[in-house]
Amino acid sequence: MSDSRPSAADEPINTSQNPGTATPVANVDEEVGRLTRRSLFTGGIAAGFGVAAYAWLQWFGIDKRVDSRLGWPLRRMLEFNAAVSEKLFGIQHLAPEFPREQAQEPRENGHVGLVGQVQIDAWRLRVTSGDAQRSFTLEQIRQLPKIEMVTELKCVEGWSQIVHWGGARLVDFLREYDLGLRDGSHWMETTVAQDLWPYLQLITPDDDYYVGFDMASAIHPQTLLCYEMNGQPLTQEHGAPLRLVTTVKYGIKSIKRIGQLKFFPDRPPDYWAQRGYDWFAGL
Ligand SMILES: Nc1nc2c(c(=O)[nH]1)N[C@H]1C(S)=C(S)[C@@H](COP(=O)(O)O)O[C@H]1N2
Ligand SMILES: [Mo]
Repeated sequence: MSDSRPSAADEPINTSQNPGTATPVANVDEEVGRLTRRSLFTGGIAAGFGVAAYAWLQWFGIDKRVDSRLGWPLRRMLEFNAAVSEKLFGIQHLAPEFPREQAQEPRENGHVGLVGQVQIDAWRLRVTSGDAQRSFTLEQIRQLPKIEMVTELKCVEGWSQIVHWGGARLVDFLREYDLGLRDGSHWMETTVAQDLWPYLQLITPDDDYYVGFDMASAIHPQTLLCYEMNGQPLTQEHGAPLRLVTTVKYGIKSIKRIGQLKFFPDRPPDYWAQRGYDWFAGL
């Protein structure tokens, strides 16, 4: 199994179920160079402020009162989280964010796995890791730090829309509940990507739509488990109660109405990859 993207020529296109042709991707080298220089600079400043702020909070003893919904150990872990995907997988490209005024109501696109209505109260996110099964309520996901981002959702059909999303980082969910580790170790002790399952799959409750992810993309800081869209709870058509949104892949991977998450040793089956699209579908 390799992560290298097959060339466009290798990709059979099934026109009967065609979500469209790919849009051209911006000049990535230039972008990465710019981001790297900028993040080195801002990273240095942020580190300085971080140390100062931490010392200040310790001195005044008010650190434990910030964000009272979360316990102290959890918050400490999450501070450490910001750099985790970079630490484990190297520098990862960040997609641009936009002013909130530019956010639009996205069209409803793709209804596979969305038949009927979800009973939000009865909904659970079921997680399978090896033999272990756990399930989580929406409230457990809402308790994680809320991230808002105004980013572009890009469909392989060639359109894109700027949307204001609200939810939790997938990496925060995995780290808070020690999910995705191959040997039952803890995220706090994890320093190498090899400790993690290399792939995961997200599936609708009826098993009809499913997307495969490599772990590096899953723990990217702009990969969110979203429960809000443009400041409102997600509607059923846009994936209530919980959908994925990621800036590192085309819209086909931003699965609506997640019911299950499973970890895999190899690339898991993916709905659109089985219909001729690139499995990775990276941007
Ligand atoms: N369950 C489910 N999720 C899905 C799809 C789908 O058919 N079923 N389509 C995908 C595609 S192709 C796109 S572009 C986005 C669109 O999200 P939106 O309907 O919120 O605009 O959802 C993605 N997630
Ligand atoms: Mo799409």
